[in-house]
Amino acid sequence: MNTVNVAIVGATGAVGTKILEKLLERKFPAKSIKLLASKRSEGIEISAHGQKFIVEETVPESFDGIDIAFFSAGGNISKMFASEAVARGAVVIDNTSAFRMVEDIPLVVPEVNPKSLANHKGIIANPNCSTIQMVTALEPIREKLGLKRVIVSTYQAVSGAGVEAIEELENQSNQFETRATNEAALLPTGAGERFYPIAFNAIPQIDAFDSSGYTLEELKMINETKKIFENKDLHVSATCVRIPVVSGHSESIYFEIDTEGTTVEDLKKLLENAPGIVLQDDPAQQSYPMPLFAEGVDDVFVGRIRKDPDHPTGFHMWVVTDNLLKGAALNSVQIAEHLI
Ligand code: NAP
Ligand code: 3JN
Repeated sequence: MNTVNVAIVGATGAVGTKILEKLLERKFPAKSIKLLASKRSEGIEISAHGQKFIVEETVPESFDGIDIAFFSAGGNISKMFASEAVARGAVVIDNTSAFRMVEDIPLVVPEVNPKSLANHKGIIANPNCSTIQMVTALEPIREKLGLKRVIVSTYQAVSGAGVEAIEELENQSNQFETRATNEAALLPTGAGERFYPIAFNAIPQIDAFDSSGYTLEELKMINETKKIFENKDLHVSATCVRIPVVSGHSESIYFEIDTEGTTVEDLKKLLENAPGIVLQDDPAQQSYPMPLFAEGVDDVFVGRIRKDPDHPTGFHMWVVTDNLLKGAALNSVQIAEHLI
């Protein structure tokens, strides 16, 4: 596969538009790029990097002659069309949760487990955005010092919930006086019965609740992390919260390593030299990662590294990245780059 025919399913969405941008920006060796979405978008023109594309409806025949198909149109569309695309000769890189926990489907973050790509059978899963930035930041530490426990709280941007959620935040943001009663129609989850304003708020629910009391987003972080690190015994727990930020997920991560006697400086050295990571940790200069300044940037930013005062191998860190880039589109395109 030197130059390839590419399709993007969900090309009009928050993630799909970034996949197209990343392919063009990184000069991915594509012979052709086909943009696919629902029938509603058929004929729409999309411009990126000076090139014009016309969106087509997604049908089984869309995948004839396609070598790599990126999917970001929701799990149901992936379940409907991914096997079809593989049967017609494509490798599918799926951004949804449809196949992430299927045993023989690799769940890949190139900085962490690129070797798992070797075993793919046509479908490769891209992890959830919150998982990607967490495992990217933990990997250099896990690799050298081992990892026993992870407890994470997320502060997630609205773009993770799609283009309509960005519009909802924008509409509510100039309605300060009525902030508690502002009209809300989408968050925390379109499938739910109650909606809450996101502007001037923090909503401790992302996706639906499971009978365990965790949300599906939290369970994704827990289960995907264990799969990527190939460690079912790793203790992982998560609390996921939506906040009024457009793009850029932030995470407060508590972790316990295997090795006693490790210092904050030891961790900083590991992170400084790790691929895809920028260490931004200088309290004296008030330097730490923030989502507003991570928007549009590829790196995973790490800061606020501290030793837990009461646990000999416990540490805290603050991790920020653009959820639509390393959290979704960039990671998918990096997977494709590894493939070719
Ligand atoms: P979005 O902005 O709402 O876009 C949804 C996309 O799906 C649009 O392009 C839409 O096309 C397309 N679509 C809807 N129904 C379709 C159909 N019947 N056939 C073909 N395409 C259809 O959502 P998003 O934020 O980009 O997210 C899309 C999906 O990506 C999510 O559902 C999720 O599974 C995944 N995602 C993954 C991550 C991650 O963590 N890696 C993050 C965010 C999202 P129209 O414009 O024609 O409706
Ligand atoms: O809410 C976020 O910040 C990330 C959302 C991801 C998402 C949204 C809708 C459906 C996913 C995902 O990638 O896990 C899915 C899904 O495919 O289940």
